[in-house]
Amino acid sequence: MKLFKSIKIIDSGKAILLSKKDGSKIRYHSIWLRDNADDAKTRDKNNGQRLISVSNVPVSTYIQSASLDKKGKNITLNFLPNKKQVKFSFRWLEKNVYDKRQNNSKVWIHQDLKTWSKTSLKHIPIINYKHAKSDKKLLVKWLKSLHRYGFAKIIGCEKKSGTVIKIAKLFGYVRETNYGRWFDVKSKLNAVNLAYTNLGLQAHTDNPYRNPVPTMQILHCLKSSARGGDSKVIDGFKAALRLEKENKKYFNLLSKYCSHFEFKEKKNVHLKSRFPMIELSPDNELTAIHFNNRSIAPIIDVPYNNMPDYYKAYRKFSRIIDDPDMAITFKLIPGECFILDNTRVLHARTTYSGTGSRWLQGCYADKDGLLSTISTL
Ligand code: NM2
Ligand code: OGA
Ligand code: ZN
Repeated sequence: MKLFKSIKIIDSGKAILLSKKDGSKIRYHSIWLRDNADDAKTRDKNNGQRLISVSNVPVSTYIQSASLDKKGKNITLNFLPNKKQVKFSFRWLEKNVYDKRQNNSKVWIHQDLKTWSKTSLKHIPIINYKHAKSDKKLLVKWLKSLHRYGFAKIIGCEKKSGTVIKIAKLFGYVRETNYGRWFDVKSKLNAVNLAYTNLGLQAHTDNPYRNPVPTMQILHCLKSSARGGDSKVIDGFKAALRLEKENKKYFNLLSKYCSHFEFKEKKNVHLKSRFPMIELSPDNELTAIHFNNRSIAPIIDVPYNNMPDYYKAYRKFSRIIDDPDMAITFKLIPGECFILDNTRVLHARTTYSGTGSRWLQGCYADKDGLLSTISTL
């Protein structure tokens, strides 16, 4: 491990400068260090939560003296005007380094994610339900892949109604909606949603008309003897990055202006939302895709002069999403299931018909549960 070689107080005590054995240097501000102190008066020993608020730290906080232990593993800081001694480990400081970030205007995605297309995803993350239940190591590896690619499969599940709930519990909590705790995806008369017909569905994210959107979706197959009804998944982040590369102006239109989404079910349900099709964080991280041709409401947030180009951008994005080179295609058989990051990976199905039947069950869940499970397992 590269450890610290020296510590220096800079900016009249408003920051410190640490030099590492490899010659690199990192800085930390006094106010930031004080706020992150880990002593019993700053953080509750039992639950680790912060006891102080930012206003408890004087504006004039500075570091009066700083020292490094012999091995270069820990630093000790003395703060004033409120006298306080705080220790930080090299390990903690390294993990929480911020003196390398740029004011980046470039679009980026989280380092744990890997984008894919038809040919670049060599192996679909897949696990047997029995192994997922019995082998924690295998489960966590698979869950990490689910997060990394936004998509994974489970095989060997029970062919029983309600199994999706058990699958959700492998990593998180079911999100109940107006569709129920779970729902049957089969062809019905007077379907309240086109998903409940035998029509093909363009690749989409589910429920963009709901804010917050469900961030995970699970679809479990109980019957698939009908002709057609193949599934398709597309990495929406890959599609967005492709749009950015091919036409930055279109990318900007879809990320700067909100679309509107809506879903109505007779008298019982009326959901409305407003999201950009391509959602970015304030520092340009690609955070979500909201795309569903069936539930786009009149788009009224785009200025008159930009609307023709907005539609061109929407068309172009839709074409990228429809490009067969983007999609992984498969047909679920009974006992198989797929799970999606619904903020990122779009799913589609082809039309189905014939004498056989098709029956999927689905449910929603959320990514916080997935990430927490990965982190704690
Ligand atoms: N279902 C399957 O978001 C959507 O409207 C897609 C959702 C009805 C819960 C279908
Ligand atoms: C859905 C959906 C796909 C399918 O229910 O949201 O997209 O294969 N279904 O039926
Ligand atoms: Zn869907």
